[in-house]
This record gives sequence, structure tokens and C-alpha cells, in this order.
Amino acid sequence: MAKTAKKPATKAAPKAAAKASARPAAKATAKAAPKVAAKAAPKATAKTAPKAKAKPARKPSIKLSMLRPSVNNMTVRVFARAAGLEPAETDAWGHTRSPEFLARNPAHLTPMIEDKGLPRGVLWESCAIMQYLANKHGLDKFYPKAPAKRAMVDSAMFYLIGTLYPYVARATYPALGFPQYPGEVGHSDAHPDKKSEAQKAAAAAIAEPLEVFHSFFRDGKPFIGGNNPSIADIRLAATLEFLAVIDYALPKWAQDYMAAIEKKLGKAYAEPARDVRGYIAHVKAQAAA
Ligand SMILES: N[C@@H](CCC(=O)N[C@@H](CS)C(=O)NCC(=O)O)C(=O)O
Repeated sequence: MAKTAKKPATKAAPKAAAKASARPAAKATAKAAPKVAAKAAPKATAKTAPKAKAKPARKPSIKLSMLRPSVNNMTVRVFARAAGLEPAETDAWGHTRSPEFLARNPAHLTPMIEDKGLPRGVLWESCAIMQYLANKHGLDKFYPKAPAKRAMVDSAMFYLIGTLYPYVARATYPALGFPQYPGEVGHSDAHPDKKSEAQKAAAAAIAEPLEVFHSFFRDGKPFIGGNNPSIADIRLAATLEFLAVIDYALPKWAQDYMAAIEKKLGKAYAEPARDVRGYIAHVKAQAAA
């Protein structure tokens, strides 16, 4: 999706940042504490001294530049939340081609994370970001370490980015109001009938790769990752969210699969999904008006 897409209504967007920054108020004041402790307490020896409560480990936070209506961005936003990382999100809407952004990220793409350990300081491409964060924080649950299992997750993600996503983009971007890629019918000055034909052809082409995810990658398991969603599952479920804009009739297995991911990941999925769904509802309402 490029910068020319219209700014979505922000009403549907949840106030995730405000929620995330809410901390329980710790107002245990000296006044409220009973003053008996000093007398009553036995001498603290090494053996009897109660262990000081260990502070809960701070969750690693990641700096994420993102666009709310995008499923590429939703992927990383869901993953970060599900993995217990604290994403410090910056809305990059309208800024991806600013000189400052381009100086860091000449591809002007989001999602983009910033991390000191990265050779160039930033990383884009949703799947690469999830792989990096999973590797860095040992999140094997989402990205198995065993080479053969990991290869299946990688294969599913490459297949998605290289084959399924281009069909999804050609089928949905016109309805989403996102510009299409140069060289495609949708981007050309072809007659609207030709553009509509191309869009329909792309929508029809989705069924085959979709079935491959079902029959080959899931292979009878609830998720590509087995009993738990892997990063490939997060990537697939988020991608399928866009299909609602063209009222694509998802097969029953895909509907159940998306519901199962949302159930497993709870708020981690629902919160970023709300932004994408809100945008889709907004463009559909505009189209109907
Ligand atoms: N394959 C990339 C696609 C990223 C992408 O297309 N990002 C779009 C939003 S959906 C973007 O940031 N566009 C802004 C621009 O091109 O200026 C991924 O999975 O991260």
C-alpha cells in the first residue's frame, strides 16, 4: 500500500497506546502501613529473612512504525502483543516518504522496527521482523527451532508473500482505495471494465493457494505451527482479513481457522484486527453512500 491511500476514519481505531501505558497505581503510602513491624519482626538472619520480592522482568519493548489499516502491519502488531513484547507504536501515516523516514528506510515500507543491534538500525518486511524478534527473544513457540519444522513455517510465509498476497492485493486494493503496483492493469489507464476483469481474475485465483495452506501446510493440524499458531499462521490470518472488503466467501475451514487464531491469541489479535476491520467498514460505508 502506498502513501496515496486515503486517511482512514480514526474513530474505529482503539486507543491501544493509552491502554498500554496504564499502570496500576501503587499507592501504598508509609501512613497506611501498620507500625508494628519493627517490634514484632524477629531478627532477620540470612536463613529467616524473607526473600525480597523479585521484580517482574521488564518486557522487552520494540519501536514499531506502522500503518493501522494494513494487514502487513497487523501481522507484526499481533505478533508483538502475542509474544509479550511491548510495541511502542508510531503511526507512520503520511510520513513514509518524508526525507527523515527515507533516510532510514529507502523502501518507505512499514511495518518497520528500530533496534540498535541491527546493522542499519532498522528492519522492514513483516516476516523478517517476526523471524528476527523470535530469534532474538527465543520465542520458539511461534517459530520452531528444529530446522525441518522451521523450514515449513518459512515455506508457508514465502509462499504467502510471493503467491497469495499479490492475488489478495490485486483483488482488494481497488476496493480499499490503495494504489496498485506499476505494471498492473489496476495501475494503468485501461478501461474500468478491464480493471474490473483483472480484479475478478485475481479474486478467483485466491482459492488455489488458500487450499494449499489448508491441505498441505496445516495437514490436519489446527495451525501451520501445530497446536499453536506460528508466525506463519499470524501472517496468514491477518492477510485473510482484507478479503472482507470484497465479501470474499471464505471456505468454512478458513472461517473456523481465523476464529481459532483469534480465540487463541485473544486481545493480542483482536486489538490490531479492530483497526483493519474498522478501516474496511469505513470504505464499505463510503462505497455504499
Ligand atoms: N511485504 C511487505 C509489504 C509492506 C508494505 O507494502 N507496506 C505498505 C503498507 S501495507 C507501506 O508501508 N506503504 C507505504 C509506502 O509505500 O509509502 C511486508 O510484509 O511487510
